[in-house]
Amino acid sequence: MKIISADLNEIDGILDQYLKRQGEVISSADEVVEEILYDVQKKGDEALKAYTAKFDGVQLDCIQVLSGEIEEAVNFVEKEFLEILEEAKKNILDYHMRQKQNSWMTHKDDGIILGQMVTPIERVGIYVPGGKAAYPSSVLMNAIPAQVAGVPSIAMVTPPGKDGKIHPYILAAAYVCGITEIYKVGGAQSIGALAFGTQTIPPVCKIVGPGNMYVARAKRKVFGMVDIDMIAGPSEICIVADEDADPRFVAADLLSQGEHDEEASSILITTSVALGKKVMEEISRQMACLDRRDIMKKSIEDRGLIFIVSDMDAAIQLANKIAPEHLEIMAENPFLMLPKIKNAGAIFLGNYTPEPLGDYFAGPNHTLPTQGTARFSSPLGVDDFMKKSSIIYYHKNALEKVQEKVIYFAEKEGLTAHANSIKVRVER
Ligand code: HSO
Ligand code: ZN
Repeated sequence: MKIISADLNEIDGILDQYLKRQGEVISSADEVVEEILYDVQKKGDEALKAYTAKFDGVQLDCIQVLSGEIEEAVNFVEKEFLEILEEAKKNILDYHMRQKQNSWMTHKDDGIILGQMVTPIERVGIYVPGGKAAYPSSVLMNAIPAQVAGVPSIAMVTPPGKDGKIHPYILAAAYVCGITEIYKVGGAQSIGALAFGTQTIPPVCKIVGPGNMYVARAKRKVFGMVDIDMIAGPSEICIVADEDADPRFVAADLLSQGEHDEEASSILITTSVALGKKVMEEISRQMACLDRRDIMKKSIEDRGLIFIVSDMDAAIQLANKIAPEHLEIMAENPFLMLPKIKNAGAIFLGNYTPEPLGDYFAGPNHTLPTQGTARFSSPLGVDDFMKKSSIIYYHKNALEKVQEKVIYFAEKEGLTAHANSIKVRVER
């Protein structure tokens, strides 16, 4: 972990180097992904089964998860876990209900009505990764905003294990959300299936959910034919802390994101050199007894940074430049700093609001902009599952009032057929 004395005037040019954000490079996966998508488009289910045999090591007769399998998973899962999933669902639901936008209409001058109609996307596909990154929390975070938006048809895809089964915790989370259309297919092939449709899987209008490089590249390739959510990069946490912050808390939170991925980024910005040093000691101490220490060790060694700045204003300015996925503020009055924060996916205020609270339970979405994209994008939310249509109504008299101007405008563009569609209505 590097300690850097940050002079904001100098740091601008070298920040990218420190952050080691690579973005999505043109990848060697592209060729493979294109071939898979092409196969799925041509051969449908047959291609899905062949790729599942090849990549997941299981020959499936039936791609769709049967209701008995969901029941079996729900019976297997601990009762307490189901209850916690339910409570988390309630919090996530409450939060997202507040995001829902209504349609509106307004009467302008005489005989003119304008408006905007908000409608849910008709069918959405949720990708849920398998293996070690099989997070039931991500099922909730993707399904609930779609349901709040009113999406009538939701399909979930996730790769099966070698035994041909889906992870029971994933099925339990789907059950809690009431998602019953689930397919045992992952990777680029599942993205192709959702985009093009197969004999078993009807096509969707939008694909959401995190995935590995193959899934991400496949999502990029089908974008345009269907919509996609963001392409999430490795997890990031940035903590702004003053000299009174507890080094144990700071270290624990930096490690919490470090465990996601060897390429995760954990950054502390502080005014206190003493805190920086204590946090480094704490990191080594805490890491030693955590399961995923090998992953954290690598991410913290390669990408862990401690910036020492002159004051808390400078700390926020630097955080704004980083535009992190998660920003924690551990300072005396964090609410006073809020108006100065410009770029962050989610903001965690105070000493008792650790980031994992947001990952699982508090209510806001945990699918957040990474890689500095918080400069221009937002957390996944209800809006991502809705679209808008403009509404325009003119009474005959209202049209007659403006006809000359519109005809003039159309003729200036050289579009006489446009002008004509007005003329035929006003000419006697
Ligand atoms: N922190 C992750 C989401 C997650 N954490 C899921 C635990 N489970 C997003 O950056
Ligand atoms: Zn997390």
